[in-house]
Amino acid sequence: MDKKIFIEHRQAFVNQMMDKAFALFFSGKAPHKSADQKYAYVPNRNFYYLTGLQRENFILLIAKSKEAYFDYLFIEEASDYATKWLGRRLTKEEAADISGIPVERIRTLNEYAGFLTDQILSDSRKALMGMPQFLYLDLYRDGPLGKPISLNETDILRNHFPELIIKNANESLFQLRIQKGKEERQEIEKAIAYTKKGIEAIMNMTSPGRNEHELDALFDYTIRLAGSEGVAFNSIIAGGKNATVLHYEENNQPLHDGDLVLLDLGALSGPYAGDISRTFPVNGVFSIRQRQLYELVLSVNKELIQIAKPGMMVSELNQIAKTRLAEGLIRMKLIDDPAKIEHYYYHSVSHYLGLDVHDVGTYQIPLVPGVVLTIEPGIYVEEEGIGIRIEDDIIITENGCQNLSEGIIKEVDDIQAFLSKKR
Ligand SMILES: [Mn+2]
Repeated sequence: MDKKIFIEHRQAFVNQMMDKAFALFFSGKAPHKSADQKYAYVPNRNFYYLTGLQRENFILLIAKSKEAYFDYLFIEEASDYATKWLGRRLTKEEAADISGIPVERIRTLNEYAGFLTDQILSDSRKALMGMPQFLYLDLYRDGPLGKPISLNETDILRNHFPELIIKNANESLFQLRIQKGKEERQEIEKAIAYTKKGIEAIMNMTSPGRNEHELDALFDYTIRLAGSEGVAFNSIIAGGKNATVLHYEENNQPLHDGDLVLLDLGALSGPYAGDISRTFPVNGVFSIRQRQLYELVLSVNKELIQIAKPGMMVSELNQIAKTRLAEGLIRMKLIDDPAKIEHYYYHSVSHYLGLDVHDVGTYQIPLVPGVVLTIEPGIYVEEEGIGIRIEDDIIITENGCQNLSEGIIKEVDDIQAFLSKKR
């Protein structure tokens, strides 16, 4: 994405900062795996949103006073040693070009501590502005008792300056991230296009006797070959009864003639995620029963996409999904009381989508244009070995919504026609 996007993102964040404040964002580190091995590095999403950079160990500093704001970036030094052992480091010029932070404000990490004490946490003439009162940090927790990483990173600083008032940067960032700009939307569309390729490759390969893991591997292969960085989350490839386990990730069982297979997967484009679910018959043809249940889920998927618009709450979409699915199951005599729908449908119908697959932000506000969310009704009848979910990714527009994944087939006839013609 163009650097002007990240300049806009920083400006939008600064607009919500108090005066006499500074903010610190850390790009993160790859987590330790075992011995000298690490897991793949995943850039901190807020850091990416503000800089466009996907590099370990970087620090973004934004200082704001009444008069102005300053953004500084601290990056790893591009030394011969680092290049030989760890790969080429980003130069200051390259970091400036990606983030839009002026190159004269890009420093190396060994300058960070001195810069903080001399130019930020100081009233001296060298200081950028007066002594700050507030420090904004990404206080994201990875669990109810998880300690935000940014607190570890600023332990010494906060001990030495206990008068600094800590503010949660996520309050405004999560708000900003809910609404996607044009370029962000395009990234998500690219992620969905990769996902579509992967799904079609899977549909071409599926037949009785194939194993879920083969389809899993084919999805990875297809999207990466197409240019995606990889999967946005662990793919769910669930044949038959496995599809009634909501977060089934084993993906290691054979597919059986007469079963359905449920796919819930998504490719990345840059750090942006797609998230699509499709369900289709392993042997190419829906049974009458499968088709009956499938058509019900599909009708709810389509109705919700029809009605989603600004002003609606996600909870309303949920309620409508539940009501419609219950009505359908009552007609089929699977249940006799709408409350019993919980037995066959037990997840939420939507979540935000963006830099995170379950993207950040509160659901206590109405939808507004630019919000990207999933529409994913499902029905899971364990006793019949049938699990169905049909998930599309939509963007809220001025007076409705647009289905970003409408190019991925989901009508029964289209699916059967596709499967009958497969290579
Ligand atoms: Mn989803």
